[in-house]
Amino acid sequence: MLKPLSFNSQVNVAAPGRINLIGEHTDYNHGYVLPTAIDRKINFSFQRNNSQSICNVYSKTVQKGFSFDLKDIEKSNEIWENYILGVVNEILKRKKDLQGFDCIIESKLPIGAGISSSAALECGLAAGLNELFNLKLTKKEIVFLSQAAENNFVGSNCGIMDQFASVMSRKDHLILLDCLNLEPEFIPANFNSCKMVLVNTMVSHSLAEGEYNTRRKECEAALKVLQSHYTGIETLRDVNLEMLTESSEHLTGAQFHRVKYVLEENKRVLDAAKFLKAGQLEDFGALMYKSHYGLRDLYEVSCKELDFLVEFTENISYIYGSRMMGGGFGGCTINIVEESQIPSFENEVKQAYAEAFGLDPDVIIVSPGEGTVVERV
Ligand code: GAF
Repeated sequence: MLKPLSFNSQVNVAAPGRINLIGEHTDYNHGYVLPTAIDRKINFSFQRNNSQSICNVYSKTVQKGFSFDLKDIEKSNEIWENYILGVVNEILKRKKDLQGFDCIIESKLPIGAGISSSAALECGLAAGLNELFNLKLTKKEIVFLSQAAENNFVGSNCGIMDQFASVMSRKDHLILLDCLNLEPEFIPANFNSCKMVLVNTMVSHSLAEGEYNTRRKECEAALKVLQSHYTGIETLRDVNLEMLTESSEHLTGAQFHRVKYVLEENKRVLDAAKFLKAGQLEDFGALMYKSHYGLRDLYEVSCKELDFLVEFTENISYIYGSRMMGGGFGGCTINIVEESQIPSFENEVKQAYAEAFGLDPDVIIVSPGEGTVVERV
């Protein structure tokens, strides 16, 4: 096993995790999402090590490191190593100028909380190697190759939202992202006297990965059925509720429910963006709850711990909205909470959750932060 590394850094990178206010499981369905990076990051230091192809990576967080040869990239049994290897693999497909490097990683992101430490790891590594070897990758290329690393190497069929938010975000803004053409609109994250608060269920049900890929397949299969009945349908964005209802006898129950959720969620995202711009926080929050109920009942990616946390907030007057965030089956909820009331919320939710599940949930206040930052030393 590789010993801890120590060197004078030539390139430093800070790559953030992300949150998503609304628009879940819509990115890979060519819909809308409303994410942003947060003020918690993974830090990287890089140096060229004068070798042609030997690379050394050490994580201070897990206190483990590994070495690999650029000429021979193979899958590892350690999941975190595959994010690194996958990114290097995708860079090598596009650029030939990569040589040996050393990299130290230190994460300030809670793992498994659903704030996409994986996208931060991929994008931070790609951005750092881009600078270290002057690869001239654009920010969008870094986003795409990081997603490709996850799809092709790690084996998770994720959409584009997490990588896009980790790289492209602007401080104090949310991104209204149209995942069909990848055109972002940056909206000031104006939550008046409220803050965004994550509550971590501290569970991550093993279903997550398999069910995620299944949801994707269900939506793709439903799209094919709809395409066989209507002309001019390229994505689910071209489908409306009438078409869906008319085609219901040709769809499985699950396919019908998944698509219904996607159509409704896309509308919610656009409405939520309007409410945010108009300062209508109560209306915005009401859509967050509806999003959660859709994910629970139609898309079926919630779990009892997430449902408990959302339902716990339903009658609290100082909480405007709450929903599960990310892929589901664990991770955290995102809540819009009056700042002055956060300490009492924290006490109450910790007590109730401990009584229900015997677990102590992390309560994390987050602010919308800048996307990946690269600095040549
Ligand atoms: C995960 C994926 F990585 C995203 O692409 C997105 O689909 C999300 O789940 C659900 O909205 O974070």
